[in-house]
Amino acid sequence: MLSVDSVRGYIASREALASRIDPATLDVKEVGDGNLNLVFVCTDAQGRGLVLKQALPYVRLVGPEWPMTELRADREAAAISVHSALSDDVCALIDFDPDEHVLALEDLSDHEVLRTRLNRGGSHDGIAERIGGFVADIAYGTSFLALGEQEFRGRAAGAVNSELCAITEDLIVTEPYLGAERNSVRPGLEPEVRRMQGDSEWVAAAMAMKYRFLTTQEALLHGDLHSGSVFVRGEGDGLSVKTFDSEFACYGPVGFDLGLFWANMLAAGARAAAVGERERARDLNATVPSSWAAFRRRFDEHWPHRRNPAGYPDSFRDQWIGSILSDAVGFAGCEAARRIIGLAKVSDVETLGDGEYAIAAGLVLRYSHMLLVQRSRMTAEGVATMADMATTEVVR
Ligand code: SR1
Ligand code: MG
Repeated sequence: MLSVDSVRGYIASREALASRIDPATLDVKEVGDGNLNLVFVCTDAQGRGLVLKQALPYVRLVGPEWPMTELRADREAAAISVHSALSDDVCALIDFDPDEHVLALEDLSDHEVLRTRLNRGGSHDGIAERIGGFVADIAYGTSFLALGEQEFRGRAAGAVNSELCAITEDLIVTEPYLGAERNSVRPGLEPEVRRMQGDSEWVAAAMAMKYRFLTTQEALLHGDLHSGSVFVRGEGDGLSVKTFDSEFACYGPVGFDLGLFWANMLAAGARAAAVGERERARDLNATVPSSWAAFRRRFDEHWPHRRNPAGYPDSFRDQWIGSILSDAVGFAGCEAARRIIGLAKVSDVETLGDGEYAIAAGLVLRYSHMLLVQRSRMTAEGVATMADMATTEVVR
């Protein structure tokens, strides 16, 4: 395991790192807020920086009693390489050490995590659209449309990530609905959770999403695209958006990445509503249709360049887009439930006092029910309308 003290020697031992940053004048900080890994931010006397991320043989959030393969670092390195060739909105990989399971990453200390910015009431203008474009770029670029069928099958086989997918399968599409030891909510919400877990329509819808996640291989997903996996800096023309933390990457349904992002933006909206910022809540809910529109626009730009236009006519695209949308709505419903009921909750809701928590968490659970049960007939605009209406009912 790397430590603050051993990082200097580690950097000095790797040519790719020692040539970029001076190990002799290094300042090292262990960031320590990740769920899974060790993360060190390293800066030298000239202000040059990089980040080291080391996969431990267990899940850091829980400890050694939850072992987890360090090969997740290999999967993340591979995913970054693929995704950064398709989009500029990816935190760059500088070096990968498969023996010590260490990734060296671009230092984005001048950025902030999107969730942090949202929690402090900062601007989100243009960010959701960038994420929509990013998802379209990686979805198209790693699909059979861009790669051709043979290459696609090989890539999908090479990107299997069973151990990390098992976390997703347990935490996002199983435990909130069927119950689990590691579920928890504050006492006031317990009756509502029990009621939902007794609702066979909601549970069956979640299991249908589990089936989609397990059996669908459309593109190389980011795999964990929540607002804590996005760095942002600046606004307007100066806006920089960088996705990171793709260790959950796998071939899966394209709607999964969009759905996770949507649920986290809706949670930010629920927080805003709970603290009395109704207009901001509406704006945050509106990021669902705006990111979907950006996804559609970018996807349509890629579409004419597909390898086999005769084999995949426009009618196929329209059908596929429809199924990506219903997946995205359904996975948003799963992620919404998970971030309230299951393990690894979100600070948007968890940092609220009990009264505000009851409003925000209650809203996100209502969203989960409506998103899951109505997923095949809900548009992206409908998601925002649903959230606005529920907010109006709850916050007067
Ligand atoms: C035990 S890991 C819990 C969560 O952290 C990651 O960010 C993923 O969201 C995962 O589900
Ligand atoms: Mg993560």
